[in-house]
Amino acid sequence: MNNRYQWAQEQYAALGVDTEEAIERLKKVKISIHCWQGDDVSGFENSGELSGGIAATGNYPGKARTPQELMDDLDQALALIPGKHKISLHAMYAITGGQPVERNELKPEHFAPWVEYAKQRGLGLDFNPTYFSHPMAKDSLTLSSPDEKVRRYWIEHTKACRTIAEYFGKELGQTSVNNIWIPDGYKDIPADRLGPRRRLKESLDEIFSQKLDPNYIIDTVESKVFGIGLESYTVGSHEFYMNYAAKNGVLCLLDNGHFHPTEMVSDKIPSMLLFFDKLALHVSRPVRWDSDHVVIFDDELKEIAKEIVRCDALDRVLIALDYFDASINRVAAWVIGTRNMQRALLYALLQPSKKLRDMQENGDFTSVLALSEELKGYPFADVWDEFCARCGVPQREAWLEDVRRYEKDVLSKRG
Ligand code: RNT
Ligand code: ZN
Repeated sequence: MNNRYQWAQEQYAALGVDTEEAIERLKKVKISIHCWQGDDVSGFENSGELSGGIAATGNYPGKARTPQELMDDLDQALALIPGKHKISLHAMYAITGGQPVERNELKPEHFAPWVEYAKQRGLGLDFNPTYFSHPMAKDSLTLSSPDEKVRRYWIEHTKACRTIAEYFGKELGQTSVNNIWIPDGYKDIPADRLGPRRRLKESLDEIFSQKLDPNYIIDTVESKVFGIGLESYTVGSHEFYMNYAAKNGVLCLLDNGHFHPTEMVSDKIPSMLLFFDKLALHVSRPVRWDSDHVVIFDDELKEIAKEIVRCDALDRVLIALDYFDASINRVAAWVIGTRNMQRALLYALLQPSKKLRDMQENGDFTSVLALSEELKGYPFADVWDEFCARCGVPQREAWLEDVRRYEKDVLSKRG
């Protein structure tokens, strides 16, 4: 324990905040780290272009091209991230030994090496069916397609994926989140907004008619407001999924890039928690649009973290990351975003939440504003450094040296 930490501990104690408790609570929080930052959402199918209205821009050298490379890169990132976490996989990361396997025929065995990887490291696994970068995603329509063959294909794919997520849950002894996000939408104003949504509803009804053990799998549905080339209409809108989830016992997943720019996910968290047992998040950073920039320690991230903590919902909000920046070192991108998510949670855990709430209840908004602003100058960074030290990872920017070494020794040698 260093002097700076002891001094910080005293400062927070004077506010009634226990830094030791904050550190212990943060240690238990698992972040679901998205594998797709490692290869610009390419996957292992050699499918060519990324489709579905999402885009990874940049061509920083050294992206992972094989399962082994992706696992190695994840290992390097995990070594610099405090705590034990989960890895979020997409179906396109199946390991099929060079044999092409149709997505509607994917089986647990195609993910056995990932399970082995996770087991050896004590990690959990989450899952996502992949409805993009595939010829059957005809005209960017999948579960809502008017073409019955297409719709069937994606229903079968989703069923296959739920079985795989259930297998993750069983094998790893940690519930696996299976998140459905489809790209379906239209570039221009549709003539029929109802039909596609009715078809999506019917597809989901069929998918969820198969009951799986909630100890192993949690189903989530991710809404969106627009995609590139799909600007005018999104079938799976927020209203659609929020109502669907509420009536069908599945959970919503809110991606903070998927709302209008002045609409904040932080504000939605308490409302969702009043009506749902759990809530899932894709924490991202939209810059003017759903750009999926690396998560930074900005106001909205802090606000999201504060809501999770104030609602006493660290075990009810399933935090996953979702961004993909191909213009910087991809291992660094993982480390920066994940550490920032944890940093924001620590910042929130160090707030005198009860004191602030009492002030609000008493109508003392002057004190709420004054204290909230002064808290920004409290020595929370010293508590963060202590947390990193106790978790055995480098403090401050020292981690970047490791990434640079890895870049020189490994990444720069990739063709
Ligand atoms: C797309 C969604 C979705 C994807 C990943 C790759 O807008 O956010 O979650 O980013 O599934
Ligand atoms: Zn997302």
